[in-house]
Amino acid sequence: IFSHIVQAPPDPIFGIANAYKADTSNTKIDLGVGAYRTDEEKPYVFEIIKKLEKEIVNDPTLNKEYLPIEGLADFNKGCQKLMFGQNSPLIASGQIVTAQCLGGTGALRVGFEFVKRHIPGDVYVSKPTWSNHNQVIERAGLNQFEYPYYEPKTKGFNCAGTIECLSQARMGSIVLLHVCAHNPTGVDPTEAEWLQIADVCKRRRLVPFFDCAYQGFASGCIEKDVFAVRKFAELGFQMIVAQSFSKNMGLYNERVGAVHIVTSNKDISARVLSNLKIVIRTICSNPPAIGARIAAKILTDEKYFNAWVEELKTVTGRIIKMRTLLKQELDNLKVPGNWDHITKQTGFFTFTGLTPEQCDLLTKQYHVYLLRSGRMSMAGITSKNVRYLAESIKAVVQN
Ligand code: PLP
Ligand code: TYF
Repeated sequence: IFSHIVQAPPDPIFGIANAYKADTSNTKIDLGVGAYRTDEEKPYVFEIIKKLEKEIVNDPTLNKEYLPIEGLADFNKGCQKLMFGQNSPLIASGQIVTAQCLGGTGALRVGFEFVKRHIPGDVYVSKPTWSNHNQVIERAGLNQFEYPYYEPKTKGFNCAGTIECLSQARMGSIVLLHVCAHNPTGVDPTEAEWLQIADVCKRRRLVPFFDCAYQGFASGCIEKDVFAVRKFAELGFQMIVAQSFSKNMGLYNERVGAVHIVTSNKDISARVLSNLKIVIRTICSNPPAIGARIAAKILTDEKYFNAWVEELKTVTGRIIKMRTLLKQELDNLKVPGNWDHITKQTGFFTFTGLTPEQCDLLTKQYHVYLLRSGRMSMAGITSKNVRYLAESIKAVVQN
């Protein structure tokens, strides 16, 4: 029955994590998977999360009954406020349909399944994008095209190319947009460029599908980081948003996220929700509770919220510091080339511009693990390994 099945390739990102684990070198550095590490190279659990998790696990009023298909109501309300703003008129008018999902990936999967069933169209994704985007869209049975997002020459955003491409898109197409801290490039549009994207979306009647996996990691301010979503909302767009708390609450394996669908009125929202629930029912039936309960407490209680924001600043601050440090080390070592993009790009990743061959050499000879695209997770850099990393980069660049 199964003998015809051929071996599938490993996930490119998880594959790197496994290769790193198997490496016995004591100078090895993990710059593969986008997961936060402390300056001691350890995974980090937020203090506020530990505290709230304990409270929840010991709360005698809670039980293990199934959650509603669309998830925990308090969590969903909290997600709306964080994404669209405390006083968003769209929340008040009941135009936003929200469902708790299995992390950002679950939100993408549910969102694209909904698209396929109810508003099918071509999907435009940035070139390049997170590899799992392409897979999720393909499995949802939708066609995808690329808009030329990244400009290798400037190591920046190709705004003109993006606008030109989207202005040729078929009316009603879906455009997948990274809200901030673009994965893998670390390159985001400016506020003025977002307005140009909004303009072409209006002209071509494109449906924005925002992916927000790094709120807080770009500017360091959670409000500023969702500028694009709030601006599009203000401009009257109907749209879809996938929201993840894997990185900004460090809840990776708890699978905490949400999908939002913004419609033009409350009645339509009710009908959309009824159909969204069928999508979810057939994928995972209903979501897990603990992570969402923790996040709900943070999102609905000001003192917990403030504690979270402070802790998140420490996390994002360390990543920003590593950018500066790596740039300094490369400059000190007079490594050929211009490395300004390391401090210009934002979020978890730097798109180094290293070639696949240089990346291979970094891994094989220097035990530095990164994606062959040249993407480096800045969270894997520490004050102790940054010098060795810079020396290794120098060696492969001069090879
Ligand atoms: N979207 C992007 C661009 C990501 O980089 C990630 C995580 O790395 C996600 C979505 C969703 O992650 P998760 O499913 O772990 O919440
Ligand atoms: O490093 C990245 O780009 C991510 C990491 O459910 C990741 O692929 C891992 C698991 C997951 C989502 C993202």
